[in-house]
Amino acid sequence: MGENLTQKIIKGHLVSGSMEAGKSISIRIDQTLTQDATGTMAYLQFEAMGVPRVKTKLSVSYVDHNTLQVDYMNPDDHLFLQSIAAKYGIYFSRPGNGICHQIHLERFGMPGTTLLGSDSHTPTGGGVGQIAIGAGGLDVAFAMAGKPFGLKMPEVVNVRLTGKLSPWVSAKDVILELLRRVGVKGGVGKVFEYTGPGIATLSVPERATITNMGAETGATTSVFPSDDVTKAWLESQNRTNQFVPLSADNDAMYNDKIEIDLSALVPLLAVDPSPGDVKTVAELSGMKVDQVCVGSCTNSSFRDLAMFAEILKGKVVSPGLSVTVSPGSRSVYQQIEKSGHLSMLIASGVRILEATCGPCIGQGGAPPSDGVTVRTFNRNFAGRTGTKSAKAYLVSPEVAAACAITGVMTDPRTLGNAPAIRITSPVVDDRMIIPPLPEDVAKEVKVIRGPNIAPLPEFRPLPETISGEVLLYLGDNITTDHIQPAGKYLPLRSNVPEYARKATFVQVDPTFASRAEALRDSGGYGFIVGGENYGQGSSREHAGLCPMFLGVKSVITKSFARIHLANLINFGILPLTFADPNDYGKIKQGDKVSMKTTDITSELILKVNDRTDIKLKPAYSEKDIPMLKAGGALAMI
Ligand code: MIC
Ligand code: SF4
Repeated sequence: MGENLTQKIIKGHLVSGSMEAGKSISIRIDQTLTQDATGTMAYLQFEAMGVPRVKTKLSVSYVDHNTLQVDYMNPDDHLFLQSIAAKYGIYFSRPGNGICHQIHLERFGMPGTTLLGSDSHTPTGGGVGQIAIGAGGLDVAFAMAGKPFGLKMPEVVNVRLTGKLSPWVSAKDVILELLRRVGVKGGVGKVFEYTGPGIATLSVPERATITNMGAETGATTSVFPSDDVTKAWLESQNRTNQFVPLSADNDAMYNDKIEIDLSALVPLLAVDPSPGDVKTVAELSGMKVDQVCVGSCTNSSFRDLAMFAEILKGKVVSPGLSVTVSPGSRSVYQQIEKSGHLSMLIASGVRILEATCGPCIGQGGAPPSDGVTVRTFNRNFAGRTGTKSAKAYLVSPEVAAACAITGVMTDPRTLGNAPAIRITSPVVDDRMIIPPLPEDVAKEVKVIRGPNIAPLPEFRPLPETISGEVLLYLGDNITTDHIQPAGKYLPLRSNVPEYARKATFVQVDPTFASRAEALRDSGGYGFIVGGENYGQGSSREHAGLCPMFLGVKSVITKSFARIHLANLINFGILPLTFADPNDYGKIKQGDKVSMKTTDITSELILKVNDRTDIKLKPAYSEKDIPMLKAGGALAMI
């Protein structure tokens, strides 16, 4: 029986385990990427490992999230990252060069290789046939130290594309359609592997839009084959020699199959607050819009910005609206400048921002109170825009443009003929990427640590009994933006105590951090109870680190999202699930609880208020136990 592409790439990188879906495996990592908001912590952890130089084929440190610089904090981080990169043999993409995923796709992503990134949208690399996986910073630090990456062998789902997208419909609608079908946890434990005649009609940046936002299904990653389209992309990036043709065998087996007829798709949107709540744009047509934002790692390629500019050409944005564009990279920025699209955007009254994540992670561009913001981004989680009462809708650049013109939710098909976009040659110029220094020079580099760089917090081993209190009782689909919001707190990423005290669960319950600290200081441990898909969303390990700092020792849920589960284990927080999901209803906030943890290999019993016993199952594997006992991965080494 033939192999699918995922199996081929994993097989070529397999270090341990057997490639049976659901079984633990570990794979060799060729490339890593970090971004600044997760990178500072990842490099502090890498330093603690005492390895003199990264052992990967390529590691890149990007600065794209924390770029506003309203005080010393972000620039301190940038200097720290630049000096760490110089010391340890890492490429450094300077602030202003663009969003990590877009640049990595342009300059480094290689078919058939593995990429591990401390950002959940690392699967963008699947657009060039990479197995690209998002992980917590500590896992990326281990990969830089030459350690294999452990994961569960995913099921491989074949997404077969047929037909061709109609005018006004684009790659964003493909991934929104997948989200409509499978929802925000439909991809957990899976890889979406794209095949079929429809793929030849999609360029690499379009494929990358699809693999990028595949993260919203909870998937391990998504991947396209490496074909003539990939070759043309690599050629345009002066990287022809990195092309290898790669695809599934004709008789490849898959665990499941999904068919999407591109010709049948219509403009779609995701309704606040979930990327999985997908409707047609026509259904919400006429809803007043207050803001339109174009950009993010999902939709900031030349094609996307040129399309947006062409639709707006000669018009001025509706008076009720504020419209922003953030290009994905400096290269895209230069490309829209050369093609004339930048001046079209300026003439239309668009507010042009830096080539960074920007409004996608609440770094500027917050919508007004109770406002409606229409965004080409990938996430619309509660509070992520920076304005709690605002509602965010996720759309394609075509829909964003239609809304920018009319000031209301508009199906772009009502605008007449769609413009044709001529894709110009990209600007290839790596001068904003500092390459690694030779080893003898590198070892003399002094790491610059401004006051924003706090030392790593202390890791406490697992006691024999954990007694304490249920600090929070939560529902389904709690995101990492609920647990550890970014936005205005983002500059605190390098300072765990401050970030924990100011931001952990602040939007859910502003008393959480002080209650948790008081319990910790009185010798108790914090417990959190959640529903399904707890921790969906980002890779930010602070969603494990900060609760750990505040004394949380166990999170009990119906199910976990993949990256967050790994982060909890990495920081010594016991992740458990209910043996009987009905027991979820038997606990409440404030309950006094305790649990014996001398043997955590199988079922555990949670005593609630000294009365009720609840059976819990480990959400970790056997191999994680020594780490959990030690108080986390770093404590163990
Ligand atoms: C996100 O989109 O949520 C982020 C911000 O890029 C995160 C990483 C982070 O929190 O720093 C992600 O996707 O992993
Ligand atoms: Fe940046 Fe937004 Fe992409 Fe996260 S999703 S990497 S914040 S652009």
